[in-house]
Amino acid sequence: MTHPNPKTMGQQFGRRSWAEPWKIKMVEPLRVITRAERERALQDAGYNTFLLKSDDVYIDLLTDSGTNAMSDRQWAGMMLGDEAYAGSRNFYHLEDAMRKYYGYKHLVPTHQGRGAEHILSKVAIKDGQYVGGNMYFTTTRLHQELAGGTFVDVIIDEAHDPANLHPFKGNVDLNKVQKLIDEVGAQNIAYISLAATVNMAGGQPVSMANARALRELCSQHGIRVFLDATRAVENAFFIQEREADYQNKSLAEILHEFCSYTDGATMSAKKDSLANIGGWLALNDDVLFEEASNMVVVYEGLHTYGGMAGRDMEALAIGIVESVQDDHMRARIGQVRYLGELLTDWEIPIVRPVGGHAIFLDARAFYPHIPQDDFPAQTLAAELYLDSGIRSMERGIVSAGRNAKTGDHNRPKLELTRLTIPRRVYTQAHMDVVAESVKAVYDQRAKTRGLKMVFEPKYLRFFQARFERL
Ligand code: PM9
Repeated sequence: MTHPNPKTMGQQFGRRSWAEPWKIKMVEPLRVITRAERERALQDAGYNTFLLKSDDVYIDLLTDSGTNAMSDRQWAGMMLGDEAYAGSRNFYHLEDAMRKYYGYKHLVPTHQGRGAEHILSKVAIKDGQYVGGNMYFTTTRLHQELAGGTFVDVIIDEAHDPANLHPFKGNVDLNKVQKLIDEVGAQNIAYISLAATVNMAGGQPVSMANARALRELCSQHGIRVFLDATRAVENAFFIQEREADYQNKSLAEILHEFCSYTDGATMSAKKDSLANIGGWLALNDDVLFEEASNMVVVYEGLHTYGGMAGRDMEALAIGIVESVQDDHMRARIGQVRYLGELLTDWEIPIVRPVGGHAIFLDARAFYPHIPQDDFPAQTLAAELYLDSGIRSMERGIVSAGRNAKTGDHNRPKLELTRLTIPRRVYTQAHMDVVAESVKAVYDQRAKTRGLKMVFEPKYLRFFQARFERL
């Protein structure tokens, strides 16, 4: 009798699976409340998943922000926190890690990403200037507007189409940048805001060639480029996978080159960097850095902690190193893809190609009978919670807010509900449960009605708005 050879067994079955490059040392119990309890919780939360209590949630796919599982190394690093007010050793570890992997000259620590956006907007935007960007992000655009800037979308058209299979749907359309320069003049453009794996487009990457070409165009006109590096390592993965000449380069090498085409970066370290809190602003320009490090003491904390505890800076410094490991990222994006493939097999409309950090359900295609002003993506998030206790988030008309000048709703082409996957937290079995719940909600879609907004806060309304059923 011949025994199967474990090395070739997978091939024999025609499959080779990926697996997470870690094992689980500590677990956090999950609880599912009943459907009647979920109904009540949802009503109490005004049909806004941000207003649910986390104890009432089963699988939490609200965000990948600060929800990562830290490694044993990171937890060990927490014990090495130097909680000195000034000059904490952990700050220097963080500075070293940022310089080594992201390659910028100066580091300004902040409590999280929007702290960095606030400071960058204040030091780099003059009242009345324009900021071009590859699709808006909620907090980024708000800080640009509060600093007196006007955001102009310069992403390629393909990004606004959920079904378009362009491999780099996050790319900047250089013709749109040139048009902006021709219309307003280079001196009236504060900078171009380049986001890696564009969140609102579905976690879609930017190619290296596009970043390089943008740098060239902007240099010709003396315009700065600032990177939103929040998910730049995930972006590096797609470059390695899809762009010629990068297959044999490490993620760390790709990340370094990508950042080199920009003048600085804002970072929400709660995503790629596998931390639960933290952020930074990086700058190459000495004068801008001096202004920013003066500003940080006003809004965040001293320039060697910026609102973070020493232990958080240590966890973050270690997280940066872990985040650029190729096997980590393969498993991270592999898990997102696994869920995407299940849903695609079941013909559920999602944004494709599947991006880095989440599956985005196409709520327009899901609920063609619900007009955008009745909030289809918000409705879908509510229905999913009701079905199974899974928490997702709206990324459509509610997130897009109102036009700063006219006060009307911004009506984005993309009306999406995001299933965001925290890093190293859930297993493939959880993904199966999620897919099955989405399918159950999809099968009930014809009966579903929209929502009306009954409370609307002034800023970033998606966080706190309240709704009622129509
Ligand atoms: N992103 C997210 O869930 C958390 C807040 S919005 C729901 O996707 C980018 C690309 C982000 C981001 C946050 C920030 C702000 C900047 N850029 O949340 O302030 O995705 O750390 O970062 C969230 P902070």
